Amino acid sequence: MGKEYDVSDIKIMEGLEAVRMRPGMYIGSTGVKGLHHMLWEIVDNAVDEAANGFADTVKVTLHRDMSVTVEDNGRGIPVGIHEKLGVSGVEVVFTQLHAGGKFDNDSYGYSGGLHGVGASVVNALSEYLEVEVCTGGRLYRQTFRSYEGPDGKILSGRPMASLAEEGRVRRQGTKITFLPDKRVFETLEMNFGVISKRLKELAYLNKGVTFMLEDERDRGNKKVSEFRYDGGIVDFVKYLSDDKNAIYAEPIFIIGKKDNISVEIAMQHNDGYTESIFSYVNNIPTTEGGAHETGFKSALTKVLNDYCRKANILKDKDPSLSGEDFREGLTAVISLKMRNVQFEGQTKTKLGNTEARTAVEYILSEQLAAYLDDLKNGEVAAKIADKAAKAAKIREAARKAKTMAREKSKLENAPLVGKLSSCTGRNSELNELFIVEGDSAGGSAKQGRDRRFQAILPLRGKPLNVEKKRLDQVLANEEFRSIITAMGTGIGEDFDISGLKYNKIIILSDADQDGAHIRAILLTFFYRYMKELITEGHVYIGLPPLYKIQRGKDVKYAYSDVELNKITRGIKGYTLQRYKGLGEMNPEQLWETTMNPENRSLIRVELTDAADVEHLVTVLMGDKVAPRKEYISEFANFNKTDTFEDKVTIDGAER
Ligand code: TSJ
Repeated sequence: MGKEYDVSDIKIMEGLEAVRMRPGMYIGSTGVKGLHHMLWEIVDNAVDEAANGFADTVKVTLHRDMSVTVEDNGRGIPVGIHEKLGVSGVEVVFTQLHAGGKFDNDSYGYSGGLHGVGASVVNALSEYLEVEVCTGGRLYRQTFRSYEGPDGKILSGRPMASLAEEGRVRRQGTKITFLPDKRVFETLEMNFGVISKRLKELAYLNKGVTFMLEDERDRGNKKVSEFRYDGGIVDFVKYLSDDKNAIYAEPIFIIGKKDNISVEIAMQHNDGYTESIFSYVNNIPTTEGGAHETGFKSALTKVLNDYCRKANILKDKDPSLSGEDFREGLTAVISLKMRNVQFEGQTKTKLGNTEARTAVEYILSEQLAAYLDDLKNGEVAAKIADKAAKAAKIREAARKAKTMAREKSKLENAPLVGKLSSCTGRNSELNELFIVEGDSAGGSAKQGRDRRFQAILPLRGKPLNVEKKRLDQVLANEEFRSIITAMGTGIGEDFDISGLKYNKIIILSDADQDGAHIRAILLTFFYRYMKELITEGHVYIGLPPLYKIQRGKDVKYAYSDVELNKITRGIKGYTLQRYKGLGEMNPEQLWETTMNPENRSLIRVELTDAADVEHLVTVLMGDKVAPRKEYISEFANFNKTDTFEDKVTIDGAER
């Protein structure tokens, strides 16, 4: 099989085989995340071509045999013979480790991103990979394959032949089809929703480029999606705040380049209180922020304060407004394109390059000042300044309220903690806090628990919907005060995870609409005021059973309809009880089914996509009615909170 190779070729191939030995080192994992990583690696290359203005369409197709096609209508990967290596550019791209889809020359302004491990890695981990390049009026094709050699070892990503010219075409572009190797990956099932979401994000970040997705896997039910935003990140900001009340109609858009760093910013204020900044570098989300966000904030504060003074909104004797005041109700998207990106932080999603701060500061200062001075923007400028001035007043009032609340909670500490049934153990690594809907379920939980490590906090009625409230109002709410006190971490800016008294915070609510609403409110609260609790993996959702199936002394519980069918299939003469709420279970049953770490199932709440969660949190919890209705009808199971979570079963059986 394959063609003849000399010694230098064998060296190349050993590189690909090294990838197979340690796939995780190159693509993170061999699970479903790693599988998608393969796709992003290829998509990134097509997006680069589009971002540099050589292509306007990127299409992904998921095939029935689990292979995937990615195509663009760009210039085509170079087909000429590489001077040093003596093979075509195409073959270099797919066999040379680190050469990637990008070359070391300067044909690209920016080279790839975080993914950036190169197309050769995808080839090495694929059963086969086929390249079709249309360029200069000709079609070229080459196929690579991973197969078992004579000694039983797997030879990875070997070319079946050199690049072949196959005739004339009018179109141009690159088309890659690959089948991830089932000997490497735990699953070959890519997720339509995940891919669609990312392509949508890429469409916002790459104005005017059409992204298409076709899913042929379900016979007779082809799914497609297509995204193109001619407004780019301006459209992104509108989308992120489509359920909020903007205080001026059009987002402010700023674009510029300094020291070879391209900066685009879109921003808009709404009448709410939350600040939502989403930043990207080379299309990669920088969830932890970094230099560019720092630059954005400092320039915004400075320019707006200058404006307030010039416009006499701030008198000479007045102190400057704070950055937070100017960012209240602000939705912003910052997108940078630059070279030599350095990622830092816990999850490597924080931009480290200090020159990015300078570039953003410079571009924003200059252009925002010009925008504000432009007479036709006078109304917008006044609205921003006015909102910030109000925010400052409220913030001062809130500060006082907070001090008062602190004092008050010191005084009232006893009754607050009184609601909490704490555990006897003092090891916060082991301890669990159950936040339970309703006093009666709370009572059962108190009696049923293992008091050595399980604490119970019952909630009376529905907690305050935090999305519509400011911090001082949240602090005035007794339910939340008791949660905050129990947690031991403080809240908002004062949040300090080292004070956390429990390793697991478990939300236990009824399996009905009300329960789902309460759960959503609590998750929103954690997301807004204790985000680290979620990102550090401390927040869980408890799963109570839906049914009890009893036959004589034999009792079984079902947590879903599927499970119920499984259990009752073929058995006769059983009694079935459908639980309408946690309160219907006695303490022993609650312990057995929902609290005992041996039997229970928990869902860990994760932040998969901050932009999406942000949108969802405001859509579901915000005060505009129309978008919420739309969302509910679009996703019938909206209240299952599954956009907050990966379905991970932490302990107990897989369900
Ligand atoms: F990842 C990949 F390599 F497999 C891949 C590359 C996958 C896909 C879907 C597209 C691409 C790709 C690469 N599309 N377009 C390009 N362009 C180039 O590689 C290219 C073309 C021309 C020139 C030039 O300087 O003339 C330079 C480059 C890098």
